[in-house]
Amino acid sequence: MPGTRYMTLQRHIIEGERRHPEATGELSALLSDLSLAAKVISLEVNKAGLVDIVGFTDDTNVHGEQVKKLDIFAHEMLIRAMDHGGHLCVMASEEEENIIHIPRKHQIGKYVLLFDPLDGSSNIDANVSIGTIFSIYKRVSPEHTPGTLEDCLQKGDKQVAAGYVVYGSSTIMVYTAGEGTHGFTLDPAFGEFLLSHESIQIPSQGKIYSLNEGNYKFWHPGLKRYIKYLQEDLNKPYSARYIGSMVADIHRNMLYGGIFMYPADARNPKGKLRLMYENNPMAFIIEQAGGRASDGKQRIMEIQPENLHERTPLYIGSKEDVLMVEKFLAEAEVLSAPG
Ligand code: AHM
Ligand code: MG
Repeated sequence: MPGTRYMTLQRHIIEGERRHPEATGELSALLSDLSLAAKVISLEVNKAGLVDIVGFTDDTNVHGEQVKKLDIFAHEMLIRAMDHGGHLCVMASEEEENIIHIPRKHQIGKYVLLFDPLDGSSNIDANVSIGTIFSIYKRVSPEHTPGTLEDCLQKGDKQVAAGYVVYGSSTIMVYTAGEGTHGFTLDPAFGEFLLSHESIQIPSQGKIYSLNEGNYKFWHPGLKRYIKYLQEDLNKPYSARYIGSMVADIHRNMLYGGIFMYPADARNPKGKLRLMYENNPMAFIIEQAGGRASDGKQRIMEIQPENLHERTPLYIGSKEDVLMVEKFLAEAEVLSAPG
């Protein structure tokens, strides 16, 4: 095809870093290590349905190796891929209660990595898209010492890079290092991520809303009114689309325009999704694509985290849509305020 330019993820990252003469190349190395882990996880995800056919039994496969649950496999794979590069001082994973230290035998670096190894993993058996999410910060503790909890508990605004990988009809890695949001599709023939979505811009207003409507009766009155507004008050009602896999839901909405919500409700006053592993990285990616992410009251990335696994409500997507739901929530608060 005339004019086609193959831009690998690797080259894109390096070119981005070249624009910053002060950069040491460490962030590039970190992102490429992550893309390698993503390729291995993608291979394993694609094999998931074969487990019952090719003779895997209980916990042992035909080679006598332990068969791990895919989310545990992804968690361990990421640690193995990332702990020896010399760029990290500490990690944290949605799958592990405490921070993950870099083994003593490896060099300690200046970056901090938080990740959700396999989000939406309850969808695996139904062949529905799932994803990996990651978030990178610079350490705040002194260099050359082991990283600390404090390094992990930084506001989302301090992220230096974030990304996700969707394992869907193809495998796509989307990342931002603070200069726009870019998407790369894994070419299974080359085993390379190739630039497929440069400088993604989410439409300022969408036509899709995504949330678990089964929870309707537990919702805030403002959210109930907002959803009725989308369904009944507009000339052209919004379409409802909910996969139940946030990476896939947000990826689709980012391309087509729309809003994804995981609200607080009467049963879960902080919602379900985790600030450090899910909401902050997705917020950074969406904001870099021109969108907005809030907990209904304030920007996600301005929330000061207090613990590793804390949850916050999430409203994320096209700017105008997120502003609109915030307005409905605020108005309902005023109406229900005493006096
Ligand atoms: P997980 O981290 O246990 O996989 O849960 C997160 C997932 C999100 O991907 C998805 O948006 C949400 O849970 C769906 O939850 P629900 O089934 O309550 O709608
Ligand atoms: Mg998750």
